[in-house]
Amino acid sequence: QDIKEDLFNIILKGIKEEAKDATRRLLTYKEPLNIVNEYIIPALDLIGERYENGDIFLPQLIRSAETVKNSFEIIKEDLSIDSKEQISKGKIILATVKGDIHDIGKNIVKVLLENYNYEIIDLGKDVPKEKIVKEAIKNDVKLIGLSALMTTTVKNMEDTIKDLKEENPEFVVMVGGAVLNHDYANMINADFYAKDAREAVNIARKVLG
Ligand code: B1M
Repeated sequence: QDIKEDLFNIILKGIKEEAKDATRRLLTYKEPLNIVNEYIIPALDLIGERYENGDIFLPQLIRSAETVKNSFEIIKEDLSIDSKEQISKGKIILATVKGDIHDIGKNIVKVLLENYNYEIIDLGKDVPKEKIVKEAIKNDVKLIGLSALMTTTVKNMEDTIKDLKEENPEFVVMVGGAVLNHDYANMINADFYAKDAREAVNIARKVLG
């Protein structure tokens, strides 16, 4: 049986009920993050492409996203197993910016950062800049991580960074999301761009130790 085909196709077809078992089977011989990179992201990329081309419609996109949510629940449990040591290396705020409800990527980044003992204050998705600034001050954080997946919401990311820097130039902002790249991150004045969750951990290490 070709297990790779399994989870990949299960996501493509949006067979929510089968996602957990297929993920458990993969975890018997694959690293959790490799499952994310080799199965989940490629399947979602293809779904996104099909949606953009009009080959599938919003209900199918939603079903696939829900299928991924089920799969990621299992991956998350597995990742969390060896992170019982509770000495926090520092606080990080995470948020998907206003107008944007894509949070799968942010949630992956969160789990990995927690795994490396950073304390995550997760503000969720569709978060207004005012709230992000307020929480950054209130919680006395140094590093703020913002996620955006749409061309239309990168502007909100830029505005959030502007307000954060005006409030406190010492705030360090890391950004991520499929719509971004290094150049764009520079253009909107982010301090760091993270291509994926592993890079987010490297940046946290650089900034917080
Ligand atoms: Co939508 N969506 N979606 N969607 N969706 C995209 C983003 C899109 C590119 C699809 C397409 O048309 N090709 C397109 C945006 C077009 C554009 O702006 N250029 C799009 C659209 C149009 C929409 C709607 C407007 C559709 C509609 O309603 N008509 C709507 C948006 C509503 C809104 O936000 N206001 C919408 C809705 C949805 C669902 C709800 C169905 C679902 C999201 C479910 C959820 O997140 N809870 C969904 C999905 C699943 C996608 C695609 C298919 C997959 C996104 C994803 O989760 N990828 C997406 C197409 C695509 O990206 N290929 C698409 C996997 C995820 C792990 O990757 O988030 O990039 P990513 O995260 C990576 C890295 O980027 C990085 O690390 C992660 C792990 O490696 N990273 C960070 C991300 N954030 C980081 C933060 C960091 C550091 C690293 O530090 C803080």
